[in-house]
Amino acid sequence: MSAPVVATWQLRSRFAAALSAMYGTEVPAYTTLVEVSGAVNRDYVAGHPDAGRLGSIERVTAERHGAIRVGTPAELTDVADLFAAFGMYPVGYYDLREAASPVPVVSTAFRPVDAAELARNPFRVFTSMLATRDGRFFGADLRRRVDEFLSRRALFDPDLIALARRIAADDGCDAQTADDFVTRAVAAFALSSEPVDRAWYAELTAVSAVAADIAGVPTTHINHLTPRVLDIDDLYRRMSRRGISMIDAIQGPPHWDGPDVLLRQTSFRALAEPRRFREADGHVSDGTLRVRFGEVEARGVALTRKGRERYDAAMATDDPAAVWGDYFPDSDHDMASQGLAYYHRGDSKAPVVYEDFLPASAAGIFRSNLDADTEAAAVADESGYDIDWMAGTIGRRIHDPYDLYDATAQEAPV
Ligand code: OOG
Ligand code: NI
Repeated sequence: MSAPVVATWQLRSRFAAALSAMYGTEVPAYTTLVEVSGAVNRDYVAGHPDAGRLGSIERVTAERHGAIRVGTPAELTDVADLFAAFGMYPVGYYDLREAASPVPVVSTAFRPVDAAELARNPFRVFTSMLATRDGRFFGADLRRRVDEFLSRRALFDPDLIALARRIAADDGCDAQTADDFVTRAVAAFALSSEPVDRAWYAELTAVSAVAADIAGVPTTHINHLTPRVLDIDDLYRRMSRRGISMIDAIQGPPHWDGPDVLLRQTSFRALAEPRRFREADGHVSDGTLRVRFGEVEARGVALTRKGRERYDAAMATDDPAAVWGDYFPDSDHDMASQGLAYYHRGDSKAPVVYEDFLPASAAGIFRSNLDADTEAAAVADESGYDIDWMAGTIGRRIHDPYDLYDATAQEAPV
């Protein structure tokens, strides 16, 4: 074929923008959040000459992460194939079954892996798969019925996945194919108006609201889309002033005067959304579900393994904010010289931005969105889920975030 006129990064930025437009029509509070985030960023840039140190204002303004949830290894494989056409590859393995408040999913994040691609458009999607094989959450009978339900649905049209594979192999496509592909990919994540089987949804909710959100419905959807801000404390105050009640805290590292590390996030529960239900007698009624929400994040410098150990130790204390200065130096210069964080070619003025997620925050985000915690039964986990299982299942290597940061730190900033 002739050289592609639309490159994978252009497809990615169109995909992110189109998903954002769609989600804004579905969840109006998201549009408010994006507006407030934009105002926070403009004010921050106006007051801070070095505001671009963690990414250009263009990148940060366009930046989003999404979250989606799927039911089966085959669905996860389709997602991997679809996202590869947007230059997004699996990075990191997150096992949220291990969280203090367990969620019956295993996850990875699909994102660009090299610095130049991240600078063009850093869209990433946290993707979770329901852990139906884990007997702590799903007894044999329920597992069989969930698997049966999931085997009857098709989240993605096989033609769409075939097209994605071709685009990935060609590193892009022509203009007309691009329009068609982006439109169809976005539509696959729209909230469906198909009726939800009330009894089935309720049975799954009793196990876990996440299980119901994934396997109680015949389609998938964006769970949230998250804009990035340069000052999350300011964002939190402005949203609260508008009467939008946020979760109690900002997750992740505390606010302090030294370099911001990793990722800070906060969220608010979306209002109940109208959904249609199929009742036991077959008739369809109107109702609501409350599973989607708003989230916002601020990104800091990526920590090395050594820095991450410090981080985990500080976070394990009773009051991380009070002791932060005992764990971390208050300048980029010392962070760099002590080998705690990544800087391009060791230049403390050029931090490498953290591009991934935090399992404790992810579990907190899931939890803030649920009415009840999930109980894990006291049986052995014989599921075999781990990073190698996931990589083998989707037929792709799952990148180690530290390898990517090591490589990026060798390069000059983009
Ligand atoms: C994903 C939760 C994880 C984050 O920002 O940590 C996440 C979900 O709710 O499906 O998005
Ligand atoms: Ni999120």
